[in-house]
Formats: sequence, structure tokens, C-alpha cells
Amino acid sequence: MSVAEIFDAVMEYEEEDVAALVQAEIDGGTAVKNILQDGLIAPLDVIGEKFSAGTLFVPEMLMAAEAVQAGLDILRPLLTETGVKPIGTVVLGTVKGDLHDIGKNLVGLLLEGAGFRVIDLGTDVDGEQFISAAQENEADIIALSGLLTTSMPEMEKAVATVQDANTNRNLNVKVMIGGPPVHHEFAMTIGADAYGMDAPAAVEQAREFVTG
Ligand code: B12
Repeated sequence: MSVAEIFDAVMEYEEEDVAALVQAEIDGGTAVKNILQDGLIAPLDVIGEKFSAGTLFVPEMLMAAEAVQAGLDILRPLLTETGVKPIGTVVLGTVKGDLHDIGKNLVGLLLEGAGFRVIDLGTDVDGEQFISAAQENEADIIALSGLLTTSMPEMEKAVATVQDANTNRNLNVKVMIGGPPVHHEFAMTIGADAYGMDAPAAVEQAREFVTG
């Protein structure tokens, strides 16, 4: 039994095996971080490379994503366990036109685990939807995810809409962005308050926002 078997099961799109193997690793005492990084996220990078190389296509990419999701479902209780009163509210979503949600879901799980209330709007979310949810839930932070290069202009639009609402519509939120095509410099250029490279960085940044 090893984390490598989870990796292989994702590569073979064996959803049920992934779930069973993740459970076995948890029971065996393997660190959640290793299961996540080496078992579930690492194969997606290989899948992405194969997609770029044209040796694998969208249906396979989707099956791999579903296998990873099955593993994440098993990890969920361990990532979100918290008995404390929420330390802040985050409205989270993947920007318009983009349907990738695994990274976003992971960010949400770790934020919950760190004691934040998370309002997850799902994928394909535009600026106005972020604003309405933030107003309804008195959110402190809006977190935008995007995986496609074409999501970058969408992020820029969403951030501009939110910052305009901060100035003119009585909204008071910080905005952070993340996802492989974006980086710190881009975040600053489009007027976001922060960029996070991974889910732990999202948590660190969110904590900084609410503690000032
Ligand atoms: C799985 C997958 C899919 C699945 C998505 C299923 C799902 N439920 O998400 C499906 C099959 C639907 C899909 C579709 C497409 N995909 Co796709 N997909 C992938 C793949 C293999 C994995 C993505 C993933 O989940 N990674 C794992 C997660 C954990 O990582 P992550 O998202 O980066 O998140 C981490 C950080 O970025 C960060 N983070 C993420 N969000 C946020 C937010 C905040 C606020 C913060 C602080 C941090 C943060 O924290 C996360 C955890 O540490 C990638 C390749 C890759 N290696 O990324 C391609 C990839 C992203 N896809 C790609 C493409 C081209 C497409 C399609 C256009 C293909 C097509 N021709 O139809 C469509 C687009 C559909 C759409 N409109 O969105 C390209 C994008 C190229 C580009 N630069 O634009 C990639 C890179 C593949 C490639 N090598 O070409 N895809």
C-alpha cells in the first residue's frame, strides 16, 4: 500500500479505487498533505502534459478529474474539521467562462479548515454574482480562481467590478486571485489585493486580511 497506488489509480481513471486507496492511506497514518500532493494533484499535472502533447483528450481529463474528486471527498472531513466560530467569510468562485473547480474546491476546503465560512459560487461566475453574494453574506473576502489563459481578462473584469463596488456601492471586501496562469504581478496590475500560489497561501492571505 502506498501513495503511488493512488497516483496510478487516478491515471487509470479508477474512481472507486482512488476513494478506497485514499481511505487506506488515512487509516495507515499517511500525512494528508502527501496523499493530496503526491497521490491526487501530481497525476493531474501528468494528465495536463499528455493533453498538451495530444496523447490524451478532454474525456480522459474529465475522468481523471472525477477520480481526484472522489479522493477529495474522502479527505474532506479531515481538511475541514474545526469547532471554532468563523473568523471571517469568503465568497469563492471560478471566473466566467472557466469550468475548472478542483483547485478552487481545495482552496475552499482549507479555508473552511482554517475556520472561515466559505460561500462557494461554483464555476463560470461573473463580477456581479460575486458582489451580490458578498453583500448578502457580509463577506470579508472575495476569492477568484481561473485556470485558462482566457480567464485572465475575465478576472481583470471581475476585479474591476468588485473594486468599483468597494468605492461606489458600499461594499467592503478584499479580493484575492489564484490559478496557474496568474501571478503576483498580474494581481497587482489588475487591482487585486493579493495573489496566492496554492491553497495554503490562500489561507495565509485570508488570515492576514481579517486580522489586519
Ligand atoms: C482536470 C482538467 C480539466 C477538467 C476540469 C474538471 C474540473 N472539475 O475541474 C475538464 C475536462 C472539464 C477540463 C476542460 C478544459 N480544459 Co482543462 N485541465 C485539467 C487539468 C488536467 C487539471 C486541473 C486541476 O484540477 N489541477 C489541480 C488543482 C489542484 O490545481 P489548480 O487548479 O492549479 O489549483 C491550485 C492553485 O492554482 C491554487 N489556486 C487555484 N485557485 C485559486 C484561487 C485562489 C484565490 C488562490 C489564492 C489560489 C488558487 O491553489 C490550488 C491548490 O493548491 C489541467 C492541467 C493542469 N496540470 O493543471 C488542464 C488545463 C487547465 N485545461 C486546459 C484546457 C485547454 C481545457 C479546455 C479548453 C480543453 C478543451 N479543448 O475543451 C477545457 C476548458 C473548459 C472550460 N470552459 O473551463 C489547459 C489550459 C491551457 C491554458 N493555459 O489556457 C490545461 C493547463 C491543460 C494543458 N496542459 O493544456 N480540464
